Amino acid sequence: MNLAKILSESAVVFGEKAAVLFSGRTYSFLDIDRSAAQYACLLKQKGIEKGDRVAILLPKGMEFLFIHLANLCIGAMTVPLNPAYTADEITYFLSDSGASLLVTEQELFAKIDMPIRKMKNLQTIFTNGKGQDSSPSLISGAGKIKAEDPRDYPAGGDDGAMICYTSGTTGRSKGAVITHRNLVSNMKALQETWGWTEADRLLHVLPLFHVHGLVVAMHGALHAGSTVVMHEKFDPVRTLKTLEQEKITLFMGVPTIYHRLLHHWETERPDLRAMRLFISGSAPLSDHLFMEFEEKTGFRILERYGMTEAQMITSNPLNPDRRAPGSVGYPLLGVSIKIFSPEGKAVKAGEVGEVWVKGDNVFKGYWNMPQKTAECFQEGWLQSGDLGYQDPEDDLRLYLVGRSKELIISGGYNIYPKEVESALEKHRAVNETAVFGLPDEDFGEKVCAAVVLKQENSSLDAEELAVFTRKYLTGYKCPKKLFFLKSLPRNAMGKIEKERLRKMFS
Ligand code: MLC
Repeated sequence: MNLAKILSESAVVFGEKAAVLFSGRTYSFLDIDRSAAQYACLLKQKGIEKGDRVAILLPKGMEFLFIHLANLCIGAMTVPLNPAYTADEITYFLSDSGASLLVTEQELFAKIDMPIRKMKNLQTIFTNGKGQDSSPSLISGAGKIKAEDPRDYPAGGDDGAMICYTSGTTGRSKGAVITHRNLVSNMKALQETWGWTEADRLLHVLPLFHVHGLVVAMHGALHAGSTVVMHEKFDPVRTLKTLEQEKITLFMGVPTIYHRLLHHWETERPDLRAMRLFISGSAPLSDHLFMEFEEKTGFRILERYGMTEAQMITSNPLNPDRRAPGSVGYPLLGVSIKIFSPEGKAVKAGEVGEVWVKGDNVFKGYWNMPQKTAECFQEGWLQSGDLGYQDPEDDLRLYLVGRSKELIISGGYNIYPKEVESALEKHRAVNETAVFGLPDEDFGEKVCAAVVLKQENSSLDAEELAVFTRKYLTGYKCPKKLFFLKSLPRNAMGKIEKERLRKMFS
């Protein structure tokens, strides 16, 4: 059960059909398959073997996809990286994953050149940065690529296919190891649930460095034989125009994307006769957005629920009449969920508790963090950290109501406050901080921080602290608002009362 082998078999079936339209070029299923083989040659020539980690730090484009598929073909693990990460973050991901190879482009490399020189075992190769070549011979340092197909698919089943870094509860990000079994089982379950076929045309506007864009959307489309129209970045007006012009049938977004599409709806008013399905995930879709979208477009968004560690867990049904606002639907094929009390006891249907997950979708664990891995499992169940209940009147339909762990979801990105607090507290004028989320119309939630300075009369202001934080954290993790306080509110036990902070500043 190797994902790349399964996708290569699909490529043979769909042959010369258009698989991806990107930046003015069309790539057939066979083009992508051939490129995956060529890039696999390149990786083998670089000495990459089964189990090695290959980090991809590239703008959204075809090269990202080719290298990812090539990795899977030869049993290596993809470590997808957000090009907007800071040098500090990238250096950490490269060293924590023990990557043997970094595939990047000169401009992005410039910011990490110095820090990664110390990593003696890390090789680097450069693409031309345009994101659309199908020939690895254009990669700088590639040398002459051998002609024979090197794909031997040595990995599969419970072998790691990707390491996806998630924000860390205790400060540093954790690398979630996703296996071939996770990816294949989830891909098949989603295809079934969403009635996904070769007749579909998917508009792809999400980043490729996360599960939503790469795994759910791209793997799914390559397997189903659908054509993907890929944009390098989300732009609401271009998206609305493309939905009509390209007769798109399938669209995936986070709530922020749907919110922005509605903002431009009146002026663009696309003809959506071809459209079949709008899907939302990665962050809670508010009832208000769900209703407003239906009112304006005539389409009920299908909301599904997932997380990097468990891929996709539940989905609303395909039948629009059965999609309920606020509900994330039912477990996917092969996935089990149960609701547990904080004491670890299964609660009665209808009662709120933590959602626990089991199935082929659940990840292997955190890379090199056995303790953290053990902490998130309980008797074989993954503790999701999400609070919810199952409706006994509706076949145990799942509703999510909150989180048991402190987590901020901003525009589909997960941010644990601790990571932001650690960055802020690196500043020598800062005594302590408390990071919390406040509601935001566009991003759903925004990152905010209460800051106590070491000396009250310090000249440090919000702007300077924001610039400082930027050295350590990528933009979406940086606080959108900073509040300076004399002290942080604490309860009798000395614990910081974030709920009070939320009330004070919302
Ligand atoms: C961008 N910015 C954000 C942000 N995205 N700030 C807070 N939250 C966000 N989500 C900031 C940038 O730092 C930058 O700030 C400014 O906004 C403009 O950046 P941009 O790159 O032009 O952003 P924009 O195009 O506006 O992006 C918005 C977005 C994007 C919604 C399109 O955030 C996005 O693609 N989100 C999807 C994330 C995703 O794929 N998540 C899936 C995780 S997998 P400055 O100061 O630098 O100018 C997962 C599992 C599952 O969760 O179930 O799916």
